[in-house]
Amino acid sequence: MEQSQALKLVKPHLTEGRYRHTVGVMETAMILAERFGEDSKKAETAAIFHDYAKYRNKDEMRDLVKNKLSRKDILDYGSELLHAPCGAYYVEHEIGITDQNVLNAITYHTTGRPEMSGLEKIIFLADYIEPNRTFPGVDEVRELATRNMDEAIILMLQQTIAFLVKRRQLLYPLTLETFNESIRKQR
Ligand code: DGI
Ligand code: FE
Ligand code: FE
Ligand code: FE
Repeated sequence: MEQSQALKLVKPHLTEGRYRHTVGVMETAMILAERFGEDSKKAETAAIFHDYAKYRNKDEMRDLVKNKLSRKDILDYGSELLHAPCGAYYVEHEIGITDQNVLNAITYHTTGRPEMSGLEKIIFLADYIEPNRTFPGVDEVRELATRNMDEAIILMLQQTIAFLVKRRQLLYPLTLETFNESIRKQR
């Protein structure tokens, strides 16, 4: 699908700021794909649709998880987690995207998962470092992302988990598994 066509399809689902974020993720993901030898067209598509369900009705998404998705444990954690796997489902069924690597990149963009594909890592990372992001520590992750995606992902997870702990938010086991696996691999 053409970039302009895909952007046109996602726009009505997003706020203005979220649309700007999406364009930032798209540009960042395409740069990372070039840099690390991944398919930049798939990076573009996954990035454009990664937050497709960000503003969907939460009860609708909970029902979708209960009836159609495999990881039901997500229902016991923060509702912010729903938009990633539900987004992949809607993008498949409403937009017609069938590439499993693209759909997985959307499914896992919030938590990551152990054994991520190159494309999944790119979307996970691009979502965190795109130019509109301003949170503390983001520049260090940006710097690492210029040369080592795995190192960048470790720092990102370290900061995300610290942020969640500080706010006394539940930690989703998959987020922790992603962190543990990254640390094991680094040794
Ligand atoms: O949708 P975005 O804002 O672009 O970014 P995202 O999809 O990475 O979502 C980030 C949100 O997800 C942020 O509020 C932190 C939250 N999050 C990430 N991992 C976990 C989590 N929330 C909980 N409760 N547990 C997690 O493990
Ligand atoms: Fe998201
Ligand atoms: Fe993220
Ligand atoms: Fe996002």
